[in-house]
Amino acid sequence: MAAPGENLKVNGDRLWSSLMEMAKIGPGVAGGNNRQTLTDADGAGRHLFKRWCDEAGLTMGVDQMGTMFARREGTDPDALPVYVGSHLDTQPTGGKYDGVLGVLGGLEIIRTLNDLGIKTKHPIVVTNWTNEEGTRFAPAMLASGVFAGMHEQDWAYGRKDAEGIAFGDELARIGWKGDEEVGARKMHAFFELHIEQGPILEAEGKDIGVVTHGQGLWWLEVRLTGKDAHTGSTPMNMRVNAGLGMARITEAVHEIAMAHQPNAVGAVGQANVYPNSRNVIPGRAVFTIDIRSPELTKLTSMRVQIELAAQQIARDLGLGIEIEPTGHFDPVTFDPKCVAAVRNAAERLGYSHLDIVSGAGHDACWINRVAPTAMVMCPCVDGLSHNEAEEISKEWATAGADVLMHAVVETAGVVG
Ligand code: HGY
Ligand code: MN
Ligand code: MN
Repeated sequence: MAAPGENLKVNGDRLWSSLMEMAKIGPGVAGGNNRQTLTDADGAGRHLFKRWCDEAGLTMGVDQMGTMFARREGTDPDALPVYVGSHLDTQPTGGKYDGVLGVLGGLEIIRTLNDLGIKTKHPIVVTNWTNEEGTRFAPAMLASGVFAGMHEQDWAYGRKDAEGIAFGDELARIGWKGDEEVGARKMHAFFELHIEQGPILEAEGKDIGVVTHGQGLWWLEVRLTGKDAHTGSTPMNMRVNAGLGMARITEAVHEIAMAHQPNAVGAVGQANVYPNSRNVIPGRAVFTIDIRSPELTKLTSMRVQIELAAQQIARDLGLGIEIEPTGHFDPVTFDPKCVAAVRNAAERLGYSHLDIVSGAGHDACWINRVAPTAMVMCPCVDGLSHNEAEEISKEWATAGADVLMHAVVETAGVVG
């Protein structure tokens, strides 16, 4: 089938105003968003997205993990749909565009095709994956992981947040526990538009990232056990300080990541000491190590070295230690045909573009295991994300959505 004409463009103003409308739901304290998964704010964002899908004439399905699938019919009802989407949940100090651009960019494709009366052979389904961020309920990309057969649904339902509330209970509480079997839907292809969340595209002056690969990741939760004691009257040689252990392991993570350059990263993002009182030596520390690399050998080597270093630090300080993997996926190679559709779309539309490896994890990383998948990226200001100051331009959003639309419509096949 013919590729869409280069004059097929989205309505950037409409996309931008929808982004700003969605950003009003679950506002942060510094201009970004705090719309964490399965909170009332997430529920409100879901209702707004559903209203917009209803207005665009889409049929909404919801699966048992709460993922939303909004379907536009194709001329061939038996053809497997082309899926397009991302996530509406945010970090606690998240930006307005991480995930949201991919969902509303998908909706903008539908709105544009409706405006122009364009039909496609394959149906198109706009998707909002539940709990991509993994910040409230670990791991990240939880619903897409169940969909791809990487996690059992009952295990996912049992994941608990910091207050001990279970995922399955919260999903039911906000009223978005659907009846569809997770993973029953079969896809012709999946495309995801996402901000880069890194500095490369902006620094290179490129409009579009053609994502060929995604980094692999380990999340390792470390639980250290020492002894609560008085910070004033306890002699230094009698202390069993879990906080000190956490500090030394955090430093070791950084050093080991630096020793695996280039293309390796490591940090501790979530860290808690107990009882967290000013004048008590922490008897417990619980924290999560996040390490990533596009090279499997480096990812594995970092994990091995970090676990050895952590065990040694615990021995040196007399601490008990438990290390539990709470998130993992190997480096991802996206589907060459879908990647070519993205690259050709950028060429056809005259947008500058660069092949890039995704530093962040995305639902596309799991869906790539069950359907031909590719991603489109747009730059973000200073490469900043997972920060309320996350910013993009309307031009970048529009270019990304144009390329996404061409890749999706070309894959779905224009009819008439
Ligand atoms: O952790 C990630 O890479 C994604 O932003 N959830
Ligand atoms: Mn995201
Ligand atoms: Mn994110």
